[in-house]
Amino acid sequence: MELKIECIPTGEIIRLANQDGVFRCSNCKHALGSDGIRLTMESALTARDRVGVQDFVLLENFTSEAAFIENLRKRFKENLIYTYIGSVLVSVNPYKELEIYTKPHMERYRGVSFYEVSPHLYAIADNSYRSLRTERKDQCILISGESGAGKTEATKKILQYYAVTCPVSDRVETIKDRLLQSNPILEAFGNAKTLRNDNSSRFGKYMDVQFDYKGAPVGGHILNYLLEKSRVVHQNHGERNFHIFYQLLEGGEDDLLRRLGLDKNAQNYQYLIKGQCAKVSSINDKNDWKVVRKGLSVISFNDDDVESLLSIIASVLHLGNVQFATDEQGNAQVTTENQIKYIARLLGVDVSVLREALIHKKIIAKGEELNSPLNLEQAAYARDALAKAVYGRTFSWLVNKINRSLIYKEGEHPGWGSASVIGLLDIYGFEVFQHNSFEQFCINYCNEKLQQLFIELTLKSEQEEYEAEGIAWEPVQYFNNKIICDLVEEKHKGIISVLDEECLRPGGATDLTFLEKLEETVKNHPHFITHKLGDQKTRKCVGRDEFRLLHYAGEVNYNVTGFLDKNNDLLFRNLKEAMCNTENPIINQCFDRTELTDKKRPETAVTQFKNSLSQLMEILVSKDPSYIRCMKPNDAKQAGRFDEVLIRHQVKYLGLMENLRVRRAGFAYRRKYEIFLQRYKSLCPETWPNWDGRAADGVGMLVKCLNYKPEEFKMGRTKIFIRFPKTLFATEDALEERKQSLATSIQATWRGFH
Ligand code: AOV
Ligand code: MG
Repeated sequence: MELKIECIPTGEIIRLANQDGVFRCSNCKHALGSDGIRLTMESALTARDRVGVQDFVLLENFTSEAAFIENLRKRFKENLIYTYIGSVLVSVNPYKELEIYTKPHMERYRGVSFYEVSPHLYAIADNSYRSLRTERKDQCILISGESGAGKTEATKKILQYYAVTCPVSDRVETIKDRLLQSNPILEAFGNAKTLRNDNSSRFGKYMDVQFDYKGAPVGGHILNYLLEKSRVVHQNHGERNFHIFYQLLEGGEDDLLRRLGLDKNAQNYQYLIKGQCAKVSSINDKNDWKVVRKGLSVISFNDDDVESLLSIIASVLHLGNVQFATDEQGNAQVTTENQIKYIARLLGVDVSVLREALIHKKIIAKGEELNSPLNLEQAAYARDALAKAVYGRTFSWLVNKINRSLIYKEGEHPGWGSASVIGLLDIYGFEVFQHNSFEQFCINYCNEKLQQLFIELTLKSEQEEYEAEGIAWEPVQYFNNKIICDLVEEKHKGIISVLDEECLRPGGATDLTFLEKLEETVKNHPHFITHKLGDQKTRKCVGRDEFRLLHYAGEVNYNVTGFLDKNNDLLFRNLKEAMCNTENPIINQCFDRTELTDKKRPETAVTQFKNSLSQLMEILVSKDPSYIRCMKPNDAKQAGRFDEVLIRHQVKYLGLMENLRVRRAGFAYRRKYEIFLQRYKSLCPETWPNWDGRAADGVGMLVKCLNYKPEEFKMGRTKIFIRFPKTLFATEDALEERKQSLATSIQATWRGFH
């Protein structure tokens, strides 16, 4: 026997089950007494006090940051990691497995209105899904937060939710599997251990999940953004290369490793030892390898494909071990012939072509080809550039391959029509290290853009709702980070323009001249500081080869060393030629001959990134967005630790207080007339048990009964807007009293069953 009753502290409709003779609220775990159901007012209030409010708009003291953080802390202690600000979900990484992602949990959120259940990723996922179904409008879920805050985990859980709860058919089963399996594969090749996160995404990912008219997932498409290729050849102390390298060495069968010329010891590979931490306690490379291998077969990799792919991974490891010495003329010569042989075989190129290409640079002058020898430093540069290019292009190839396996063919099944989509955005989060370079600059710029979108859309949609409902509203002041986006990307004046100009300038351009140009162009921008520019105190904290940006999320010093090289992303011509003549089918698709004849200079890395981000923004604004704001509770990746200083910082820069104020500026609480009436109709004799007229009129009657003062609420076109939480609390309390009397009668009924 099971009864449903509302749990006052969290406002959920809960099930009460008789467990060992004790009735417990499945939500706040409060024991309700063995002799029946008695949710007393006192216990309800104590529970509310203990677990905080599930929507920040209900906070009495909503302007107080301390109250906001206290609410987060209370909930975090109770393992309630999700809280709303209106329809925005705030999440705090628990750093431990919680039993809240099970199938029964998924079922609880399916088709249920947002506010009837406690805050959860699933509520957001389900809400987007329902909007997609009912309004036929494409949706997107934007997940943001700093590195390690839980974005990737959230994305995966949402995908699982769709996989479990959406309708199925045979074809859908395959697609669902492929959608799910794409994750471990892309994580293996695109994620790595950093100081901030043991499984840090080193590329940006936007994934469209396509649904047919029945609401079944029928296809998908992934866009990837700027992979951090430099990690292939170098890792900072305490960090690793991409997971796949370690997975292959740990998990690869002896036979396979022999064919690839590899041994199991990561210490033997130069590209794996820079960070001095090949082993990470939280990572099981051997198991992950199995998952990846299975995943590859699900996305229709045959044995040959797998062999070609792993040959490339192995060739990168061998490349790292290629060494050079100088001859009498000071020219570089390869000293590790064995490695070259392996690489040539694995990449399917001629040994001598490869060897020569690594130590020469082909220049075409006046129509004539000149092969000029490289010195030691240049040869090492060419080797690393090849490793990065091969790995980076293979990654993009992999994304394409996955996309091909997810293609939704319109018209393949009659009557399907065109698919509607839910887009999931999971990018690399804002990050600050001791040493920040070009990669952090790009990653943090990307986060600025996303924050900008959040600001524009949350404010805009709020404003639009008031307008649509015919309600006057007062705008709220907030920090608009557009000024920082402009500083980075503005034409001719922004950092990207200056960087590109220096990259194109013939002769004499260096990282330091870039910095000088930057100082000249940007001058006294309030968010830009160098050791020469900015106020006395801050200036001192910026090195001579650095510039500091005051990002929305914090201050970051960027060291300019390597900016020009990384932005140029140059691969010498003869290495390109060698790769164009490959017999490895994947490399073959990665290097196109037109690159050799194309006179046009390829776009710089940062400009490509800027353009792809601007396309991404266009995609996102064309859809209905939902937001998940992830936070990190401590820097030690530890469960149960709530570092208040760190949390306060994130609350500040994520603009959560402003978000809340905007949400509250007019009205803390709003509900469709039908829903409001359904919930509170028992409080008014005119509307109880049923109201036959228009819902709006019923609500009008109800609020009269409840003695709402005119300043406390407004009636919109389809919704009632309530200004203060206390009005709502009073109504909730009245409902509770009413339930008390109801409970007494339920109790009597219950006894009747025994
Ligand atoms: P990120 O995606 O936001 O960082 P992740 O999603 O990779 O962060 O989360 C980091 C780690 O935190 C995970 O590997 C888990 O151990 C843990 N974690 C996150 N969310 C949960 C959860 N809901 N339940 C349990 N553990 C969780 V980055 O990609 O670095 O920006 O670039
Ligand atoms: Mg991530």
